[in-house]
Amino acid sequence: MSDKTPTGGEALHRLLTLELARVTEQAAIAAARLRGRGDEKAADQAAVDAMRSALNEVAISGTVVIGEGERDEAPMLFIGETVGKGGPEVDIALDPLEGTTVCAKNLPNSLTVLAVAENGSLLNAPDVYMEKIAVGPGLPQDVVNLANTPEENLAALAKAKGVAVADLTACILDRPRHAQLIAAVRETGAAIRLIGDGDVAGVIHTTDPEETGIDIYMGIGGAPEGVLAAAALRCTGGQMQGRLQLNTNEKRARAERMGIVDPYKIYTVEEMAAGNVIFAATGVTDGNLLDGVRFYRDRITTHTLVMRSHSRTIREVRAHHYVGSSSA
Ligand code: VTB
Repeated sequence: MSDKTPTGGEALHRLLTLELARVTEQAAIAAARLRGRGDEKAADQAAVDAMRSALNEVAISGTVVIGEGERDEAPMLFIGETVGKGGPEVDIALDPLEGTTVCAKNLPNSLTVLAVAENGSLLNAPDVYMEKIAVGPGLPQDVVNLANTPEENLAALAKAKGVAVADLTACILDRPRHAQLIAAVRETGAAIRLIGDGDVAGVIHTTDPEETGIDIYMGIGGAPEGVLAAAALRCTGGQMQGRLQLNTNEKRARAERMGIVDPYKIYTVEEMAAGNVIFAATGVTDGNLLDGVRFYRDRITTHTLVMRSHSRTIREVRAHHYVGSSSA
């Protein structure tokens, strides 16, 4: 047996790759039927239902660690829910519809997202905000750092890339809380791509700046989305840091109950997603990296990214689902 022969969990993970793509495909098709209708809740619910029933067909014993919310606020895919029809014990992080508002408006970059990881290897993040910074692969370690100012980070990134700061584009969520950050970035001369929603896609976009035009992701989004983005970066390379925004006693207590001792800790990618990870995402609406679902007379097409951290294999799956076939 060569050293490269996958063993135990690794081999199982490999077999799961296509299974997980099927799950995000099903959720994307369900959400896409409701895109552009102005009804975020309906699109989200359709994605949740489809993802849950597809997940329950997969041969895993999965525990949702990043999901739709706490058990009392989310009836399905809540944190702690077990999914799958039995098999290896794995942790699951999911967002059945990342970018509900952009989906409801049929704007770019809404995705269905799923990450499966070895038991106990994903940060159990509370549903609070997280400050994030991310850049793509091939740059010096710690070229950017949340402890530095936006000006310092952009200057360091430009230097490492051998370009002027004005040649950089930062992706930032369009929120009032980012007024200062946006002003500071504009002051440096860098361009900003403001997004309405969907910072998992925003972070992933930094991994392929030539394709997406995005060099750096900055700002405050959801902590669960931060863990999902970290799982993706484990497979693509690239750097990210996250710092939970635990600005009330209640949030600090909640985080403590989830095992977080230092409320100010800056997490690296590996600290948010350790161990072997498989990450899958299917486009719901058209985006920079993934096309959205298309409906035709006799078939539906989907575009999925499915990646494995162990081998760093990145697959793009374009699937044609014939309408009328028993499993799309
Ligand atoms: C982001 C974004 C999500 O939440 O994490 C954002 O990626 C942060 O929260 O798509 P606010 O909307 O409160 O700013 C989402 O928009 C999902 O709600």
